Amino acid sequence: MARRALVTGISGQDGAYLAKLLLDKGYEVFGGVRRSARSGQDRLSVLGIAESVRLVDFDLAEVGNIFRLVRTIRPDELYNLAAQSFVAASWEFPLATTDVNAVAVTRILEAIRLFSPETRFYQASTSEMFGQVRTVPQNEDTPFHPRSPYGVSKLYGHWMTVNYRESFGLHASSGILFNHESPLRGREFVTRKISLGLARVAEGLQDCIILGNLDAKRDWGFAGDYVEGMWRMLQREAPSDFVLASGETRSVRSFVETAAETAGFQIRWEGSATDEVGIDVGSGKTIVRVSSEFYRPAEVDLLLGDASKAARELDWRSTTSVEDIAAMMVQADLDDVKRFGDARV
Ligand code: NAP
Ligand code: F7E
Repeated sequence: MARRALVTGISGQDGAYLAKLLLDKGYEVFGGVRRSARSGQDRLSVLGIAESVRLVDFDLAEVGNIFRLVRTIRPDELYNLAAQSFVAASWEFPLATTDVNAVAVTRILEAIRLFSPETRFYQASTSEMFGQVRTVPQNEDTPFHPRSPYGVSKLYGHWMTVNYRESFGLHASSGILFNHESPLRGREFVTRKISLGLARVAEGLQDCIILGNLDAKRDWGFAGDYVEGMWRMLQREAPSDFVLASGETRSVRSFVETAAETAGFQIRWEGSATDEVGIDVGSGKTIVRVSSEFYRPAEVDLLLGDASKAARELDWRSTTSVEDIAAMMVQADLDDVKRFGDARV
């Protein structure tokens, strides 16, 4: 009989890539979607799997709904990818973020404990838990210091996952994933804002992109590589926690420069802070501006992951360079904008 997986957040970036990976491996995939879904099934359609996933009504806020689903599906593996995942929004919605990202993890863990203790559980934890980093690079032993309600909420989910493993012997693992991107990335995140913005500028649909802190540094990988790491965590005999990261860090400014090349631009920077602009050398036009609107109340300045435990114990590595990720994203947006007038996702 095919193994069953329940993926929460199936309509998101990682949910789509993970569903494709699981289907390719022969799993029966149940995908949790909320009735007020923001993203619809567009990402599943782009990957050609919209008809292959069994969609089930799912909301992280509803304990009865979660209990019924886990009791009836009794999945072999449950991947909890659903979240309020946009860091910037977490200052505007700290309580909703806490309910969805923190308390809801306990709802799921309780459901597994009560109704399906053999289910293997994956929690989508994050490098945002390191926040104001204590050491560079960060690994599984680095102390946490989250800098946003998002980071704080995810830290609770992380520790509850560890706690249910230690208290009740659940096969529960926490993946501490650094930023991972793709053409399916939400438009509000900086890499996608840049790739889609540049594609639209290239096609004459907008004049420039307006960004926030260009100096923040992130460790960016490709989402397709990272879902493979999630799956490998649940195939291990013993559950554990793993950092997944590329091991390289780049500033937002550097990502803009790299992405601009694929869109046919070369950027020259002038000015500083919110007066800084990015000028396209060829045309002399200003195509990047900075606004304090996109600065955060507290910033995570630098993230750089050390995924050597994952390399050692999961034989997992990040294999896509940031140049390839930027090129892949800009090209996908250019293709869509030319063909459909807008991106499909
Ligand atoms: P994403 O594209 O924003 O997807 C989030 C998913 O959660 C969407 O399917 C969304 O559904 C769903 N969701 C939100 N609130 C919900 C609720 N109340 N009930 C049920 N579903 C709800 O995020 P992602 O980039 O794929 O990330 C997946 C997970 O990994 C998230 O937990 C994120 O916090 C974490 N993470 C991401 C990264 C990264 O770099 N991508 C790194 C570390 C950790 P709608 O379509 O209805 O909005
Ligand atoms: O910001 C800076 C911003 O929103 C990256 C989520 O998947 O990864 C993601 O969180 C950096 C920050 O991602 C803009 O200040 C500058 O320093 O793309 P982001 P994030 O906050 O790192 C982690 C690992 C997760 O777990 C999260 O779920 O870019 N930045 N200008 C900007 N960011 C945005 N969004 N928009 C700007 O205009």
